[in-house]
Amino acid sequence: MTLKEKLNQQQVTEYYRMMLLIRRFEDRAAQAYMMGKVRGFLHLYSGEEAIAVGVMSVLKPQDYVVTHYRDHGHALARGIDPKAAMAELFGKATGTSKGKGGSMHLFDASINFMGGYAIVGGQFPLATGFALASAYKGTDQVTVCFFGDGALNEGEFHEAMNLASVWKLPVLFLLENNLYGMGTRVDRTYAGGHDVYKASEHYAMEAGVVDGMDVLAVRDSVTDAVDYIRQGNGPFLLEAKTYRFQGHSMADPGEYRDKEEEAEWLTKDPISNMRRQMLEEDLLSEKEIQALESEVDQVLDEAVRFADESPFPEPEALFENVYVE
Ligand SMILES: Cc1ncc(C[n+]2csc(CCOP(=O)(O)OP(=O)(O)O)c2C)c(N)n1
Ligand SMILES: [Mg+2]
Repeated sequence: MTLKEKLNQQQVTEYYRMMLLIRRFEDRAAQAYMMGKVRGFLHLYSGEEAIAVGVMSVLKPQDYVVTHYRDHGHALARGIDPKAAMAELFGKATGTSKGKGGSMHLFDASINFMGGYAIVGGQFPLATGFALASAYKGTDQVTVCFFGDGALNEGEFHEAMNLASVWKLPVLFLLENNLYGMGTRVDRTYAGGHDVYKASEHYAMEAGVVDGMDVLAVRDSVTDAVDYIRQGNGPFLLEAKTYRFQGHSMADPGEYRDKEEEAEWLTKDPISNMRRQMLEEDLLSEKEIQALESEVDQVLDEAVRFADESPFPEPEALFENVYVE
């Protein structure tokens, strides 16, 4: 499939720029972590960018997004300002969650980005609840619930899949199957075999599988799934096959993965492949791509500077936003 057949120049530029922004945001976050500026856990999304960018390209502003703790890519692609995202990682008062959430809890209700969640599977009941609210109000909103293969064996996954199907709720369960939950390969923990999307059969739910390393393929599959949901047919499970290019978190040297497997997935890098394709198809020149890349670097310089210079929350902030007023 050529890019030209499917996208105009503006879309090509936009998707490439966003994938690159996510990749380089993660590089900066890793650097900051090594310098002790980011505390706690830090899970990078590098390698999986085509999924977040492909999904968000289809959603409307009124749709809800709920995700797991590997959430930087989803947040940026949904439109969170890199400055606010970086500040949140740094624990600063100017962060998306006022510095109280950190890397795993990016959040912005103004764009219906309803959060990253550190508890594996914690996002399922919330996503199903948002979808129930939309169904109850009769809006045409869709909720996208991102989750990893490690969440497949959590009770919430099965409870949410079941209830969403029984009540025909407008929710897209978007599995990012990167083959590992922490250091454990999916086939050692999940009894259902490799085609995980078939978990939907038991819940009489429509499902599909897509190459998560290809932004166009993701966009196409999500377009079909979201159309299906918006027409009132109920939920959909989409499995995106992908790979994280780094360890589970910054604390993980990643010694449980085969080097050949890693090398093979690196050849599927969604960013370098799109770059090559753009040049081959004469969509952007080398010079134009380089200009885009330095613009992204400037945005990230600015984000890091902003996060560095922002204040930490005041101690009194501990007591704010604990209860809904
Ligand atoms: C309920 C719960 N159990 C265990 C953990 C510890 N934990 C954090 S991430 C993770 C693995 C999740 O893997 P996956 O869902 O495949 O996401 P990925 O890291 O591959 O993106 C585990 C077990 C947790 N955060 N919550
Ligand atoms: Mg995983």
